[in-house]
Amino acid sequence: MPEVPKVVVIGAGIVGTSLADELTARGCTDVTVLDRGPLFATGGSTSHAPGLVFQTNSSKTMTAFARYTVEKFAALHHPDGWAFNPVGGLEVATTPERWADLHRKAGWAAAWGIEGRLLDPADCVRLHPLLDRDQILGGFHTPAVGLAKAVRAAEAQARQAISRGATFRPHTEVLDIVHSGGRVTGVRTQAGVVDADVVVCAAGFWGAELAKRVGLVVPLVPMAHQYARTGRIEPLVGRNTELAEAGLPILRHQDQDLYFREHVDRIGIGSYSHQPMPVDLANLLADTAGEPMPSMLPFTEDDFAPAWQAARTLLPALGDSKVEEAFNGIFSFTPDGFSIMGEHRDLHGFWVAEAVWVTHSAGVAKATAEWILDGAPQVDVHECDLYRFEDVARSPRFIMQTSTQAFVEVYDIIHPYQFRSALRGLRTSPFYARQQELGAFFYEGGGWERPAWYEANAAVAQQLFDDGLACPPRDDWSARYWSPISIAEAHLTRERVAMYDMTPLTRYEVAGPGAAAFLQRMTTNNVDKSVGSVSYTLLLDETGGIRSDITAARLAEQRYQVAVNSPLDYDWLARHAPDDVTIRDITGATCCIGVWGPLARDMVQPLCPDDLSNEAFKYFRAKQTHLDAIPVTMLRVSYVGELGWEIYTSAEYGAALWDLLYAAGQAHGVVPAGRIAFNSLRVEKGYRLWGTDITTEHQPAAAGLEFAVRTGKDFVGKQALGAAPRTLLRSIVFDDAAAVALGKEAVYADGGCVGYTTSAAYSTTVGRTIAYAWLPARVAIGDTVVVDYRGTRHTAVVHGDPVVDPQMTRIRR
Ligand code: FAD
Ligand code: THG
Repeated sequence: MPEVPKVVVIGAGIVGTSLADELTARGCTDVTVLDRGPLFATGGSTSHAPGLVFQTNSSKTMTAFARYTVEKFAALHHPDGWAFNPVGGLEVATTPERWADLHRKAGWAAAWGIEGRLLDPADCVRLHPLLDRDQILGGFHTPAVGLAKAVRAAEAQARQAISRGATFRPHTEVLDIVHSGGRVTGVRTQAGVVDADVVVCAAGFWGAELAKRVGLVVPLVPMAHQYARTGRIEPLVGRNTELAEAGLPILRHQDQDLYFREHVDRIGIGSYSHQPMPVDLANLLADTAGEPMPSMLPFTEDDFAPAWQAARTLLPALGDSKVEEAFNGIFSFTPDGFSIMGEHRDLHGFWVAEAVWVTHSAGVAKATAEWILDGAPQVDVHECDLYRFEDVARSPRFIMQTSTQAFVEVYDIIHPYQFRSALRGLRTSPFYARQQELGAFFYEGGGWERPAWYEANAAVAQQLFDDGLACPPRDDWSARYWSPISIAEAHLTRERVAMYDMTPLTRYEVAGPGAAAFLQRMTTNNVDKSVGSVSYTLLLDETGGIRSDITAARLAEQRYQVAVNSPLDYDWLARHAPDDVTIRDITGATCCIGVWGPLARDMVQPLCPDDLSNEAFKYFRAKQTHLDAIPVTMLRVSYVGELGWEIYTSAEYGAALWDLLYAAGQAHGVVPAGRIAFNSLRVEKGYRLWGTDITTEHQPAAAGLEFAVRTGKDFVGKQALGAAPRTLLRSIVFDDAAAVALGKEAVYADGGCVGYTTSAAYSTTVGRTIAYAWLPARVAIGDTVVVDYRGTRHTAVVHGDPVVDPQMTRIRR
């Protein structure tokens, strides 16, 4: 790519205009933005968005995107008036569940640095006098948020870009992407080809169709959403000027899937309370023919009737009015509610920035500009990465089902362990039938069914509790999708031995003459060790941020088995792999049982012709051998921190392997154990979970993973390492044995919020909940911090980690 690339942006909506601004602000001034429509009310979603910007999101990244958007929009100038009106935002609760959940949301706000306050009903009504006080239990007020005038914000950003050299061309439809030799070279329009080194598809809900032309799946579904304006509302008359339009906070009534804003003396009502209405783009032109814009469908009045009822109940002043203008507007929904960003892996220079709300637009544009120009965005964007989807999640059926579900749940209270009920059972391990017989309760992850605990262990659990094993009571929220049986499973892993289904652990065969050199260059630790070695090592991005933590088992001179965290790891490795290296996903073709616990050796040795003693088969070594008649690969690795092995075999032997081990384990009291026990044990042991505890936002030193970095060799990201970390990932141990945390709780010290938890789990070994927390480096081991769990404050002590077995005696015996 030339020093200053020639960039074409498809789409002059809020994303395309903001991106042009961000690129040109960084000196990348050869930018041409093409739009099919007129400027700047192009006819896309931006043209009619009512522009409510709420910032707080369970995702730190999405919150950061929204925060940047507000900062940026507030500073924009437009001749017609404001681009952002910071009227504040109020989210009200009309049910006890919502009121409790607003406490959780207030925690996210504090953790991610958004000013906000929980208010009683009287204060809510003081802020928003149209509210019926008797309907509400309380509200969450965030003063900095407000209304974006999306078209003005788009134009103001476009003008800034134009002043630096960018060009905007209206009425120019992109018909195709032009490329050669695996690189984009331009786009084709009716007026001919426009040359480009970089093409960014910011075409809103049309983007998936365009991307399809270059073989890219962009999992989004265009969906209609109702927006209505009332007639004049008496109490509003005279309150707002035509210019300001609004003075009351923007309002959310999520229990009824509604939001509200003022339009001078009228109220605008947005509703998600109707059936999902996915849009078929093939019919769109015909369906929108009578409408002012190609992103507007005719209003369907019957769908709005319940919303109107609910709106009048919350805001009785609407009573005498009626809906005067309304439409069904179209915008994108995705399977997980996150945006879609990144570069096509097989077509260099083709980027997407799709499924972006006005709310997150400037943040997404900034990150995209950094990514294109600097090689990596400053903010961690893994939740939005184009390549985060498993193959199964890229099927049209899956995209439609999950995106539709995302629409239905857009304002719902979602528990962190609540998994979808549709499209289950897609990926099951060879042990699935056994797990069902044993009464497994399944979580879902990456399409896999993953036992969370086994009801078959209920009796042994009860016996342990009767004998005195602690099992603190849980509140309703934390008791959901959870069972006390998991405590017994964790306990028995430390005391006896347990079997864990590790099949969903994604693994690749990395092979070829260049395999060792490739992994040396891509990862931080020394992996060029003897055949039979296993290495724990990190993938860093160019900025030294942790892209993943992986293990690499050298099974032959030119062949490694690499176990990773997500499809993003395949993407990263595949982008960098030289011709003499192949990367093959072997997850589904193989399976794995983790056998861990002090009795693991007693249980497995009799099945194995090879010596499994500590001397003969050392910690972090691999062996290809047999258990009874079954060929297996054993890795002496344990994410739960116990003696034992990950035992792999190919899928056809899976059921036999389970039966063999289960039968052999009976004499040793083996139990099958699930994800909850697994998570608890790894948190005790101080092991990080990528994506939850650590991301690209963190360098190894901050994450406590410097031990896996060898500075004596070269690797991607090395140049960027060095600065002393300002925040550190710490283990904290709660004082109260009954205190619970689930992760993403705000952490306080010295009276202010200083950080947030990531993973949290009840540890049966220490009889307390343990969490990881990102805390300022000045917070020392032994200090007390306060954790806000949905409004309940718990004290916890910062602990050196790992909390359990820092000497590694359990694991190395
Ligand atoms: P768009 O604004 O759709 O821009 C895409 C552009 O690409 C269009 O101008 C289109 O003409 C152009 N284009 C497409 N294909 C081509 C092609 N082949 N060649 C050339 N040009 C092409 N978000 C919020 O944050 N807050 C809200 O309160 C809010 N309310 C909403 C209410 C409604 C009723 C709707 C419909 C949406 C709402 N949204 C809201 C969502 C928000 O409007 C969109 O997510 C956002 O505007 C998308 O911006 P964009 O730039 O990606 O897409
Ligand atoms: N097993 C295997 N691969 C994996 C995981 C796994 N890859 C992805 C993910 N899980 C990686 N996470 C970890 C985290 C910690 C360890 C292993 C995988 C671990 N750490 C030792 C420690 O910190 O004490 C490593 C010590 C060393 O480097 O010698 O065991 O679960 N196969």
